[in-house]
Amino acid sequence: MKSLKLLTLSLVSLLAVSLSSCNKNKSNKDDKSEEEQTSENATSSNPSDSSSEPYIPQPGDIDAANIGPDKSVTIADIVNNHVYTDNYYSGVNESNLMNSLYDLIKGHTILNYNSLEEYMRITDRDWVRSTQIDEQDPYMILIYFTANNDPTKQQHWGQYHSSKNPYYPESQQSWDKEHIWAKSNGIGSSTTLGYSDLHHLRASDMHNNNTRSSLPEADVTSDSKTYVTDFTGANSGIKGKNGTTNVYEPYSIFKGDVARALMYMAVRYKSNLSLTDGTDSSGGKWGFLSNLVKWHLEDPADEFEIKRNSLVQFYQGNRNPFIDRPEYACKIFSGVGNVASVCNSH
Ligand SMILES: [Ca+2]
Repeated sequence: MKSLKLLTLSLVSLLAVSLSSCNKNKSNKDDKSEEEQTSENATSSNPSDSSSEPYIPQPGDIDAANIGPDKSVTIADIVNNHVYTDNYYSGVNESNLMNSLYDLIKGHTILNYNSLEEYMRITDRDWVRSTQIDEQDPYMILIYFTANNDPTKQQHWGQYHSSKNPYYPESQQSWDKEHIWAKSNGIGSSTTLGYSDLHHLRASDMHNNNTRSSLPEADVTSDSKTYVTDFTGANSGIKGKNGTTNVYEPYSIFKGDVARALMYMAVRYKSNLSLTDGTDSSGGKWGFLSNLVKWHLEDPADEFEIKRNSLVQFYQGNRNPFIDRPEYACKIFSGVGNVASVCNSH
């Protein structure tokens, strides 16, 4: 954990050198509060988070416990400074981790789905190439896309929708919004079940996203495979069978992102959604959990995903614990299927 923090600090510090704009951007908030679905018993809090080393904040660092729609932290603060998370998790009871994390992340601000692409202009931005915070048409990082680092193929925010696009009025739409937890599986159009929850919605290569449809995500183990191309025509995913089940295997660098989004959903909406290690992904159940945990361990969160977690918190007020505390995955799910053996072998 310490090494992850240091890596984050160093990467963010490098990025900060290239940033010059500090314009505050807190627009487009929809402050509808959520009606909680459950009356789960609150777990007792244990303020001593003895498992993590104490992090000593540096000048300019932001305490994640202070990020939120009603707090004084700005987008520029998040982009320019290291965000430390120790205090955010200080009340977590690791002996009852699922319930304790649920209590921590529930009750977030539900965003207006029709405005999500506006939030994504910030949350899913390529901060390396688009450094001015008030830039209206920044480069984007698209999930399921192979060419995020290719300046000749990168996609701009304005390419979200041709009919709304003031910057590329003649262009084709190239990206859209991906529900990583397929909305057809237990979410429907219910905002209280995560329909507009940015922790599992990502700016996505539109061509690949359409092809993935609502297939569960897992490794393709069959010899018969169909490669899925992204907007540029490059192979960026695979469709095929895992055992006898049709699955979608995303481009490698996004496998951990997918796993962490799904684990977040299983905690945040635990009364309605759950992860199993079976093959059935319907009725709110999502399968292949040990496969997902393997992806989580093999593709740890990178700088983009870590920064995105804080930017999503800025708008909707909660964090994805599996990005901040990767060890929580094995602590919560080791009792399910083959998860323990996956955790022990990594
Ligand atoms: Ca990744």
